[in-house]
Amino acid sequence: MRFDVVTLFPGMFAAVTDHGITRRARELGLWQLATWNPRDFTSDRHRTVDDRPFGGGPGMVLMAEPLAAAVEAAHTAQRTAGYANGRVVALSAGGRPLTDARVRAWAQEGGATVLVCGRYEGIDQRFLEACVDEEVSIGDFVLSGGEIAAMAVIDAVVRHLPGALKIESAADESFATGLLDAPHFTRPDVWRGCAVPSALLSGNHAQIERWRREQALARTARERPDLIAAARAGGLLDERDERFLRGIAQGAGGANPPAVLNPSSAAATTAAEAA
Ligand code: 9D3
Repeated sequence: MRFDVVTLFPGMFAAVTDHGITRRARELGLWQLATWNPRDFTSDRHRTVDDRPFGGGPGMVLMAEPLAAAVEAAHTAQRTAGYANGRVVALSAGGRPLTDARVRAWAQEGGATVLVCGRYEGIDQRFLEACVDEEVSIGDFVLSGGEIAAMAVIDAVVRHLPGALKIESAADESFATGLLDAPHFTRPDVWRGCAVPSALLSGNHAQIERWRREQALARTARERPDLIAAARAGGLLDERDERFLRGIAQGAGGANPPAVLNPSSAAATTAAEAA
């Protein structure tokens, strides 16, 4: 798999090449990165990449020609590396929101992609229409440019490449269950007076799995009720889950729902009791 990133700030991409899972996967040859700076595809003395918007308004707009020339250079490099011309995806605040399904499909397809990072107020629309296949956003909040969004795409896609993860993380399946993860605990079993929930220390696998399921249901109902509705629609909840959810709804009348997820109250164990 290969990403060619068109960016005014190529140095930012050290975040994905030099750290963690994405670094290791790149060292294993699972993916390649090249960056293309539109400033290197200008022809004026000042290497101008932006200009004032026609019609007026605040800020500056990225000019079409340096971006188009950078994309063409990226496509040439992709062909030289044995890939077909990759899809051109612009990271822009107005794009279609990225989803888990889209990320998985991206990893499955493999191949090459050109990621174009916006900066300033935006990108000349004629470049978007002539050269870009798809505009993608990573959520409804304002970033300063497309680079961090492009790195989020790279990170999310690369971790799905076969061999990228040392262990298939249960966290990765949180979208497969349609629910948020249950909380995690490690040593010590009592930390600053807060005990680990006793179910996790029981050694009873069925009890542990049920506890985790209920924690996931409670956390999802509280933080992401939209996901509960989707899981229900997708047939991912059984009658036992539904009974548990009804139980939460009973007790949760008010602005402050009970702290089902707070391990200190759930376990109700003090340091003195544990000792
Ligand atoms: C404050 C400027 N906004 C006017 C309402 C428009 C705007 C222009 C440029 C907003 C953001 C940006 C820069 N953002 C991106 O390039 C970007 C982005 C984002 O801001 N949020 C979520 N995903 C993405 S992908 C690229």
